[in-house]
Amino acid sequence: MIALQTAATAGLTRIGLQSAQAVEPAAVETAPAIVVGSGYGGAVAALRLGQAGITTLVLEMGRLWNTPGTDGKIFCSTAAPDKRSMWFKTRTEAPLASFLWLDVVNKDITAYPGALDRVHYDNMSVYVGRGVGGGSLVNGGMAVTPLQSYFAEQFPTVDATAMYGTYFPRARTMLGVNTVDPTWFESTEWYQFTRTSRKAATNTGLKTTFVPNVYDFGYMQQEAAGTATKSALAQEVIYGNNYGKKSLDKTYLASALGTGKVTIHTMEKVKAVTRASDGSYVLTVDRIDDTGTVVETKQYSCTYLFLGGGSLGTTELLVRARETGTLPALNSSVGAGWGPNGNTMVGRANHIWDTTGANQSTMPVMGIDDWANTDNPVFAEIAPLPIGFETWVSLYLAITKNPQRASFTYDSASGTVKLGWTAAQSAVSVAMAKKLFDRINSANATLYRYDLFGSTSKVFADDFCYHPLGGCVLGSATDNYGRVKGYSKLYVTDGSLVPGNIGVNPFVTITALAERTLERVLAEDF
Ligand code: FAE
Repeated sequence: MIALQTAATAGLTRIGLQSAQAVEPAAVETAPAIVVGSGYGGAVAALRLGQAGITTLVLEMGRLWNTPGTDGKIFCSTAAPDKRSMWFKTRTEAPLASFLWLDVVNKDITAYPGALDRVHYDNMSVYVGRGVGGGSLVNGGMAVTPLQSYFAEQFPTVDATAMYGTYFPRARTMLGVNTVDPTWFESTEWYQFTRTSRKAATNTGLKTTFVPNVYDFGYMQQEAAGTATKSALAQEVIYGNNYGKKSLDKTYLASALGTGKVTIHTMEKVKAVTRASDGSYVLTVDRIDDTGTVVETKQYSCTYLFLGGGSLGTTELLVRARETGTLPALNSSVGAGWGPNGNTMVGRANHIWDTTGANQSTMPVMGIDDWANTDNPVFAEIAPLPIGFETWVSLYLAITKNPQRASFTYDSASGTVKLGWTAAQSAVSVAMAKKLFDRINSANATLYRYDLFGSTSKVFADDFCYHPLGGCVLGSATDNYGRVKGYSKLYVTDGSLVPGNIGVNPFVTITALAERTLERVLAEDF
């Protein structure tokens, strides 16, 4: 266990807690408020509760990433993954499984509580971040605000004017969103891959758009100039960035600890939630060590419980609570409305003269925006393939408007949940992505790459996603502000509120919705 004392003290060196106080609150077993998880939804809850003067305990199953390994680095790169890369795996499970059909991407590693997890369900596996900061530790930093019209379509009961006037701007400011300097972008070798993809899109008559990011582009320019230690320009991303990225441990969570009211316990996984007769919530929590062994099972109690375990974590906890009878009044919408944000990954082979560059920044800065095409709405992020040599590959993460949704069900034999997503549901995303990329290939006389996703002929990676959304959808499993139906003082603040699809990369939306929830709940429920 790393209690706040350790976390914040260590954080003073690593995460520069500008506003941290010297005196830390005592560790608590009973807290007025507990937050499960320290990703976007959890971090917003922790900060706003702390600022309101409410003593708050955050329980996070992953590590605090603040201790350098023998190489002097906290995180490992995608080029040289080691035990720090993945959550208790003995071999890495990178999204790109092969290159030229060769099994050269993944490496054997020692099982360890690494930063990136790949959670396997029958027809879909889901990438999630583990550690203080959740997904912010491992993601591509793309900080995209959805189209207001699509947000309104997905959240008809939410006041979109307030979201776009107040909560989205608040989230962007807090997250440290910035944009690449367009002049530098046009000239640097590090974004040649993006310019080549843009050219192919433009030849097809498609619109491209710059997307903001939470990676500090000023820092990236220094990396390129050789005056700062490289991170995004050194193949660091899905296993963590050592520099440059404003992950939540540097923003919301640093400020939350700085209130002096927030404690973070790491390596503690919440297993079960029940309600005591006095109305307080009682959590059963496994504390694990670096081998994954449960070294202690603890109980915590609180008056207010905020669930920020992410779409998978929160939904699993609540489905289990309903099905095992510990929170029997949860409604049937708990576990429903899940989708992978239409995620499909695909690679194209460029002509020999359309190079993508050996040097590629790991932070995407542009997308092909064909969302307005009502026949086939797709937003495709232009993704890097930072492997250090010329590949002529243009890689994309397509976000398609796939209307398919799935539910989680409780499996009493294993005590876990199953996800009912089917291969046919993924095929809907693939068909949409294919329509768009067939157009691009046809306009450019180019082909797909068949060698990147493990099997001999797989063009579209339809069996994994980066953007799990839903499971406790706003307005169905909860009220219009994330209050769980059937239970007072129980809240969902994370990606499980988003109904399966938001059309762009989701963390700005998750953060903004959490800001809206916390503002309302603090005003009305405390
Ligand atoms: P999340 O950030 O997943 O945090 C949940 C936290 O709760 C984690 O730290 C868990 O370890 C912890 N947890 C879960 N269950 C428990 C439990 N029972 N007990 C204790 N702790 C628990 O949730 N999104 C973008 O917008 N832009 C991008 O560029 C982007 N790129 C991505 C790239 C990758 C490789 C991945 C994996 C994701 C990417 N995403 C991106 C998605 C984004 O990171 C994700 O939507 C958010 O992190 C979800 O935020 P939540 O607060 O829902």
